[in-house]
Amino acid sequence: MVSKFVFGNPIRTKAVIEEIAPADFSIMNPLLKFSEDKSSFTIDLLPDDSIYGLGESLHGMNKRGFIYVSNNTDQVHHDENQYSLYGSHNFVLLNRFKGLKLGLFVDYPAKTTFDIGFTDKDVMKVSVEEPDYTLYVVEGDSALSIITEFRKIIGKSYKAPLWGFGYGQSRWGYKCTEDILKVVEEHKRLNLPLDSVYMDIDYMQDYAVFTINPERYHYFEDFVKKMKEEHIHLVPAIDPAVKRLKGYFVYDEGVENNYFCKDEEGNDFPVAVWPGLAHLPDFFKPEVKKWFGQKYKLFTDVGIDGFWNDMNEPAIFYSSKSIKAAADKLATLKDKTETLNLSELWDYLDTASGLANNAEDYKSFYHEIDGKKVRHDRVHNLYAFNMVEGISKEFKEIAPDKEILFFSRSSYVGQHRYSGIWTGDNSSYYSHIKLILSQLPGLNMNGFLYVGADTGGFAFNVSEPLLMRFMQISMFTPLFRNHCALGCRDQEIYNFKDIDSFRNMLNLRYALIPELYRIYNDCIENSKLMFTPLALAYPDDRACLDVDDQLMLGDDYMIVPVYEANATGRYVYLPEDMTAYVLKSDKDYKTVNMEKGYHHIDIALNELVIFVKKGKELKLSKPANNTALL
Ligand code: MIG
Repeated sequence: MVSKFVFGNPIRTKAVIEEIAPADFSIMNPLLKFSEDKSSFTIDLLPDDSIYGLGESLHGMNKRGFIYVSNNTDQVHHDENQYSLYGSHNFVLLNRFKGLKLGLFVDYPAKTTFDIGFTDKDVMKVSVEEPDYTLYVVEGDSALSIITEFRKIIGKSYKAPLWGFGYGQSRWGYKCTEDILKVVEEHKRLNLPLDSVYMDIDYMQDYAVFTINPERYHYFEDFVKKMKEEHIHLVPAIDPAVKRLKGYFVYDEGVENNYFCKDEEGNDFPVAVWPGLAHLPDFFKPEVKKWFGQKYKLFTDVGIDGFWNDMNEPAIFYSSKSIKAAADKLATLKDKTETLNLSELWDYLDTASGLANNAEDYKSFYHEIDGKKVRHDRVHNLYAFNMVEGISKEFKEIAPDKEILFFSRSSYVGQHRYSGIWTGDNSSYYSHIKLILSQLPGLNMNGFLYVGADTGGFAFNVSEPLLMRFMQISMFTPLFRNHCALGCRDQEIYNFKDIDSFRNMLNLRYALIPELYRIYNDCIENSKLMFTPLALAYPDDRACLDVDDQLMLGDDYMIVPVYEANATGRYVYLPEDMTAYVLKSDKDYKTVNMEKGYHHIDIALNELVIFVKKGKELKLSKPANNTALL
């Protein structure tokens, strides 16, 4: 049962699409204790209570013990001391062992804090900035039925085309068509499956959105066509900020029609991102959504059918306003070269390093929402939502016959109806294999099914074994994309030694795709989790509460990735009798029947293990080098 409680005057989000009449506060579950102004509530936690959800957030699957702040942030450090990532996914589930289960969704577009047993280990406290929000309380018999009920009120998830499950190769730094061609040719030469190559920001002319560098990407249309003949989809990155340059069509149209976010005085607010000084489209205006979305026609007309939206938190390197204040402050340093004390030094350093994604900047520009001026920070977490919603709607007009692959970096609940997301700038760390594993169920709970992490890790240099282990988790996620940052070691598979093992893994992925796609569609249609924590799948098994590094996949499978360097195996917990498939490739594998309980299993670097429930079998198809040939 879902009860909707409205506090104050919430700004309307479109997270929930089902009409639900507001309930009277008197029927609020007594477990929730509210502050007087209703801007926060607490729940007392029992020792065995676990909390799941919060989608794209840090720490383990069970969220207890830390603070999480929903405040969409361009965060390159996915470390345990951070509170916010790129998305705001405010659904949490209280799982009381052999007791109450409760789903809570805080529908609020500004900063929302979930202190889950951090300040006080036995208390969860949820707070918003101003008491204008909608709280959905979902009650039911089981965790999984509560999640399904929540998913139903937020609407069906976006469905990616089959090729979106194929292997994608990306990197920040492909400068020209030759760089892309090389990826395709190397995959072909080594007989390695491939479906897509991503075009990061370097394809643009001076990072101006909706342009293509004519020298480095000459004869673009022919190039796209040539790639299509090889069944390779090119997927360009699109960033929201529009370069400030007179004579550049996107800029001129934006200025002329008042499409950009304004400062307090009503002037277009300048921010710096990749194109240098730029303006942010005001995606809260319907005409801006339409205008920006229609621009994608420049790509769809030449045959492009996949896009990723980056930097849409929106990321801001600095604003004209903030750089001026920082420059004034730093200028005073010249009078202090003899007298500077350490606290002043830290202050100067903070002034420089704090320029990017600065809270002050987010309070310095405005949107127009239904004719009213609204300060950005009050609706911050909806910026990407509006961008993506608008574009997705235009896809239906500009490319009515195409199934478009579409995912975003930043997000809010509800956006799952229009796009997938990828989890942003992770690092080439073993711990980030565990991180994506932990994020998957929470993302699914919040509606996001088309998801994946940068395979191999975005920041820093990857080693061959780490790339292999990373692939063995991405093997199961809908998005399977190898991506890394500018300046890092070449991360394409063909730069490493044991190509045969990489090929075997990719073949296995392609052999699994039909089954993964079936599970994915089932989860869309029936509002289910693709990845389920064992504690929720086996609610009466106390041992499952401690299993934070395995997941149920679909109804019949369990995955147990290896995420430790040099490990040649790992401990697993079987919540029932299962069969282990130990796979070197789709052809070379053995099965071992194992009993419920704890086991140590060997998983060599070139092996993948999938557990299958007793009486079921793993459905492997014949692999192919491309989804078009499956
Ligand atoms: O400021 O386009 O998360 O995937 O390679 C960095 C360059 C901008 C951040 C994205 C990353 C992408 C990078 N972008």
